[in-house]
Amino acid sequence: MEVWQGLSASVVGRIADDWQATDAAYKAGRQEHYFSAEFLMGRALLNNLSNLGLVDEARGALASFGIDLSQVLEREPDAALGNGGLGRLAACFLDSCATLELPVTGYGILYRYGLFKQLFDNGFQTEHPDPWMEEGYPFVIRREEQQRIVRYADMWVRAIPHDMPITGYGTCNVGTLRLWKAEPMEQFDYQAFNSQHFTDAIVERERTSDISRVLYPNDTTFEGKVLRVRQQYFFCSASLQEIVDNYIEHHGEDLTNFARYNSIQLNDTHPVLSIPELMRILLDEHGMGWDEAWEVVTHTFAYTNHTVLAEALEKWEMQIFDRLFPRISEIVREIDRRFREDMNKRGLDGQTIEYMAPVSGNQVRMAWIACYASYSINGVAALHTEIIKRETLREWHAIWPERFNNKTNGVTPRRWLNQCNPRLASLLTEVTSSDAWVKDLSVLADYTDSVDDSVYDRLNEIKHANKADFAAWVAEREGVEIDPDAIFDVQIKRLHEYKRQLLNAFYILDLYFRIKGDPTLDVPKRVFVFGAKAAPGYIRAKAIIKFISEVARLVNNDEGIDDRIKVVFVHNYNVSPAEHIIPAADVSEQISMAGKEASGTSNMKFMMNGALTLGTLDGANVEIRDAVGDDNAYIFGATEEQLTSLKQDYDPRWHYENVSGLKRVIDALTDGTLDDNGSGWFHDLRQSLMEPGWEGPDVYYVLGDFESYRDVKDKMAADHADAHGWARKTWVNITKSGRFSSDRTIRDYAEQVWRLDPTPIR
Ligand code: GFP
Repeated sequence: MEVWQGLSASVVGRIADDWQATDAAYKAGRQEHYFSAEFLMGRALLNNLSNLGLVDEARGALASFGIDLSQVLEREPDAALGNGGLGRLAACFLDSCATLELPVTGYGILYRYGLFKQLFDNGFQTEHPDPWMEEGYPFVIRREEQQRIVRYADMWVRAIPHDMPITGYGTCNVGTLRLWKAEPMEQFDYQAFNSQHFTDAIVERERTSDISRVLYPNDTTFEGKVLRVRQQYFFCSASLQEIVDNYIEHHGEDLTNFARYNSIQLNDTHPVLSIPELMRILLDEHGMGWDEAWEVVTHTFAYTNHTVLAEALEKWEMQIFDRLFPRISEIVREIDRRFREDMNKRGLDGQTIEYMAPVSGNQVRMAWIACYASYSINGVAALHTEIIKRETLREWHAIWPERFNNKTNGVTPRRWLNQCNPRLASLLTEVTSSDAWVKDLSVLADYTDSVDDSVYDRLNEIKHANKADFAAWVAEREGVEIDPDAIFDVQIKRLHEYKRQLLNAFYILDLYFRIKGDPTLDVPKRVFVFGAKAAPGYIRAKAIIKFISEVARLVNNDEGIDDRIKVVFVHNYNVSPAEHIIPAADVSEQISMAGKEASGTSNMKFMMNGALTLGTLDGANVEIRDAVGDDNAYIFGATEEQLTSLKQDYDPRWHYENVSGLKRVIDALTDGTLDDNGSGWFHDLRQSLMEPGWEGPDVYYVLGDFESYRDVKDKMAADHADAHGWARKTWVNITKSGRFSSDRTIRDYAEQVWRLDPTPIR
């Protein structure tokens, strides 16, 4: 730990001057500010060493003391300030912005505890705190002198910025992620303490610390909701105060041209309070009139939607706003009043206006405020953008079609290929005779058809070596032995019913029953790997985790199947485990119900590392399939279009009774084959699939897609036997992954939305 800290501190020391120079250069011109409640950064040391070209130097220096760099790297805790894809996307974006030398700063919250640490207790998920920076974290620099005050009606708090340097690959520029920490106005109320009111003093301090204590506090209670809204306002207000002051410092007191120098990307609706807060600052602190201020605001914000699920349409009770910040309430009501007036003039009918209004009854609708005030609204993959135009945000698209645009997600090839898969990285450098691909992944496309068989052999060797490394890691971490010669089939992502981990588990159970039914069945050896956290209050997701664990227990302990199937549930799935898992994968499971996964980004990471996609035509899978061609991806299941027309007619029972093997699998939930330890969870799972509920049975079409999933997955496993043919497919995937680099995504944002130019410091 001390070595990790020492090395990290020296890296931060090395970049200090360039960091300052970058900050100064960015502040003088047009800037983009990326507001996000989540930044899933993962580990920092290797990323920084690699960006700065210092890996070999560091390795050598440590070796002279008999210390192994890779062991030191494993000491670093993950900065898990995010939940899943949305937060990891933000982290990849910062990496690309720094590499492309774009003046972009990230703003969020310095959560004291990252996303919970997941353990398993008899197959049940248990949650534990993750105090990731308690022992000191050199990549976060406290900037006491740049603190701000955030004012709520019931309390004022200090927002202390803590900055993370964001180095880029092959550039001296160092960007910034600014994370705010809430602290009491006075460190400690000695008066209260001395007058024996110990608890008053402590309670006040804790109430402030709550604001930056955890990501997404439980919001099932009213007080929980108040805390979430407080958090959102906290980082929005502090960031905006700073951005406005910086504008004044460089461009003078007249804020009319604010939007010429500043644009703010709202990563989902969590930062939407920035809209009324910027109005407040312009109106109350800088004396602007409403129309003038609204003009500035509506040229400043751009909004990204990340899901078509109901959770995208965040709503809060007006009461919460009234209690925390009456002035913001007033402004929101005025936005609502003017919106209704505006829509009336446009001739919209009353019902539509009520549906779209920023305030309805006692609810404030954050997504509607975002749509009304933003100059750009984007989805995160082509199909997703079409769906939000057609459905989720239809009414907005009808009025302002020009605001809508697509920005297909991407991932950084630095972390997700160059760093996590050094063997493949050196092969790519060798084949292309340069490491230019690290900064421009699209160059690989020139080599899709121009390599000889020796490259395919090398690819197979590399995959095998990565799988052997992963097997050793799994044996140590999870206590399960797996065979590197087996097919490694992986599904890693948040646990959610729409992502359909259950479908994958059903396949495994069915395969197990098939082998039991015919022990001589000729099937290739398989390892199924899962990694997933369930939100603590999402019982059905937790039930699916328990189910997978029970399938694993059944299968892994049955000697009768000769190790032909192994199931591994990697606990506490996070960024660093992903770096071990992805380079070792043969198969990338992207099996969401079509229309539900906005984009997906693990699909891109797998592709870059030579795993083949087994997926539905959903999210970015569609674009991956288009890039590699039908022969190099395994697509199954109902399309979004088919599902839309199917709706009422779907009867899961028909599939239960008619698809071979399916009844057996579903029945295993409740016939004693698998044990949910009296929780009743498996019974509920079965009900959710079979019995009409308020949303209908099997909302995510698990039974409906089962047969086509099984057919394609069986075929895929059979194809793997042709080592040369398989390697050819993986090569096509790797070389066609350029489009899925976050560099491409960020270039598109910079040109089309942010209107931003690179600003190299040297
Ligand atoms: C969400 C969406 C994904 C999308 C990411 C980033 O991620 O489809 O790729 O945002 O845009 F659901 P999760 O938090 O669900 O992983």
